[in-house]
Amino acid sequence: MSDQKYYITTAISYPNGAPHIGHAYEALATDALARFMRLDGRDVYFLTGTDEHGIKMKQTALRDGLTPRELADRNTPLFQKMVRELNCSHNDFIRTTEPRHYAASQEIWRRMVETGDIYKDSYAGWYSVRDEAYYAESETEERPDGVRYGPQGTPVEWVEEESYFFRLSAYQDRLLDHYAAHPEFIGPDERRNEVVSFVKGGLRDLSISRTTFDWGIPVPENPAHVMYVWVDALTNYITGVGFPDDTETFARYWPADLHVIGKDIVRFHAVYWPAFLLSAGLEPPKRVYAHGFLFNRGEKMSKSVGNVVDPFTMIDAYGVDAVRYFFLREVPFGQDGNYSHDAIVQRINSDLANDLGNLAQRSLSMIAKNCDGVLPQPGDFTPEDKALLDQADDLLARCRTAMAGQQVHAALNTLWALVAEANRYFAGSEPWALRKTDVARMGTVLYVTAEAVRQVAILVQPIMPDSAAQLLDLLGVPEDRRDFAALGEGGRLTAGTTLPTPSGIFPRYVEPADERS
Ligand code: ME8
Repeated sequence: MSDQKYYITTAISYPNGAPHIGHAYEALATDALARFMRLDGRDVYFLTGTDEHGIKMKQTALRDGLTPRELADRNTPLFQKMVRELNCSHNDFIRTTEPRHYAASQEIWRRMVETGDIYKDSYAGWYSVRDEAYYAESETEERPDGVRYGPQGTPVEWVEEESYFFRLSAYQDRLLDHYAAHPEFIGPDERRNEVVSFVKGGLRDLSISRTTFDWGIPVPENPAHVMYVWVDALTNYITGVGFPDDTETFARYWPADLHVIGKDIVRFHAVYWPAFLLSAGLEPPKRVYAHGFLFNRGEKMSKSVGNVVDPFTMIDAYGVDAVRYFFLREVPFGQDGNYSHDAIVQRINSDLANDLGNLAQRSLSMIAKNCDGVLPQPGDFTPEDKALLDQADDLLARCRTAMAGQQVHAALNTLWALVAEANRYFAGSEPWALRKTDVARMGTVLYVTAEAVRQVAILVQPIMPDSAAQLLDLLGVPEDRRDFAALGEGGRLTAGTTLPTPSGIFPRYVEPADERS
C-alpha cells in the first residue's frame, strides 16, 4: 500500500475579500483527509490556492479603487496565512495568476480546439457574477423586487456578446455513462442525484470566453477574448501537478483522487470539469465530494471572543486544534452545520478536557506517582483488558472505512466511543484502590489504559496534529512509530519506558471574564 498515490484538493477561493469560516472549514477538513492518507502510507499530494480572475474580482477591485491584481495581492496572503494558522499540510498553494497556470489553461484550451469541441458564436443569456455562472432562463425567476435571481439566490444579469462555446451538449451521454460506471464519482448521494437529473434534463453548449472585460487568461488564438473564469479555475487542479510540461509528476498524480468542494459548486466539478477533461483527452478525477454550508447560529457571542465568523479570531480564541476538532466532530461531513460559541465550548470542555484529557491525565499521573514514571509491565490480560485492547485494535479498520467515504465525523465518533469505553474501564478497575491491594494488577490497568490512549492519539493526529503529538510525547512513543503501521497489537507500548512528567493537554475553556474571579 505504501506507494499508492493520493492526490487531494480543496476548491480554490476567490480572494475578493478576507477568508471566512466556510473557507477555513473546507481547508481543515481536506487537511484531515490528507493527513490521514499520509499516515496510512499513501504518497499524498495536497493542493489548495486562490482563484484570482473573473468579473467578481474585477468588480470588487473597481469598487475598492484597485486593479484586480492589487486586490488579489492584498487578499491572497490572508488565505495563505489562514491555511498556515490552520496547520494545513498542503504541498502547494496555487494562484491562478501564475505563469505556469496560464500555460496549463492555454494548453487544455488548445486540446479542446483540436478535438473540435470549441466554436465561435455569440452568447445571449443570463449570468450571475456572484456565482460566476451562466443559467438557463428556466433556472431563473423574477421576484417582486423586480430583480431576476438564479437558482442559488444570487442576482443575474443579461449578457450578450461574441463568445467561444464548448460543445457540452455532445457530452451528455458520456457523462451519464461515466456516472453510471463510477457511482462513487460524486458524493454524497443527494448531490449525485442532483447532478444526474440536471444532465438528464439536457445540456446546452457552454459559453467559455468573454470580450467585455480583460481580467482573465487570453484565448490562445484570439487574445481579444479571455477565458470564462471557470475554465481557468478548474484547470488549476492539473496545473498543480505539472500539466503540461512536467509529464512525470502529472503521470504520477493525475487523475485526482478527491476534489473537496462546497455544495454550491457541484455542477462545475461534476459536469463541466469531466467534460473538459474528456475533450482534452485526460482522465476525469476519481471523486468529487461536496461538503455542506456552515451557518453561525446567530447566538450572542461572548464579547471577549468577538466576531467568531473570522477564522483568525476563532483560532486565537479556542486554539487551532479545538477549532479543527469542533467542526469535524460537530458537523456530519456532507451536511450543513451550525456553530456557536456555546457549542464550541461544550465540545472543548466535554469531549476534549473531560473525556480524552482526563483519561490521559489520570492514567499518566498515576504512572508518574506510583510507578516512578516508568510504564509498568502488564501481567496476564483479563477478559476486560482484552475487550478494551481488541476495540482499540479495531479502530484503524473502522476509521479507514469512514475516511474513505469522507465521513470524518464517523471516524471521530468511533474514536470517542473507545475513549468512553476506556473511561468506563479505568473507573471500573479502580487502579487507585489497587495501589494498596494489588500493585501488579494496578500496573496492568494503567498499561492497558495507556495503550488505548496511544491508539486514539495516533488516529487523532490528522484532526488535532499538535495535541496528538504532545500526547504521544507523554506516552513515550518515538516519532517513527506514530504512523498507522504502528497501530494494533504489533505496535504496543514498550513496558519499562521512562515517561516525561505528565502535563494537561486539553485545558478547559474558561470565559476570559471569569478568569479573574
Ligand atoms: O467557489 N460554508 O470560491 P469561493 C462552507 N473560486 N463552505 C463554504 C461557505 C460556507 N458558508 N462559503 C463558501 C469558489 N464555501 C470558486 C471555486 S474551484 C475550481 C473554484 C466554500 O471563495 C465553497 O463551497 O466562493 C467553495 O468550495 C469554497 O468555499 C471557496 O468558495
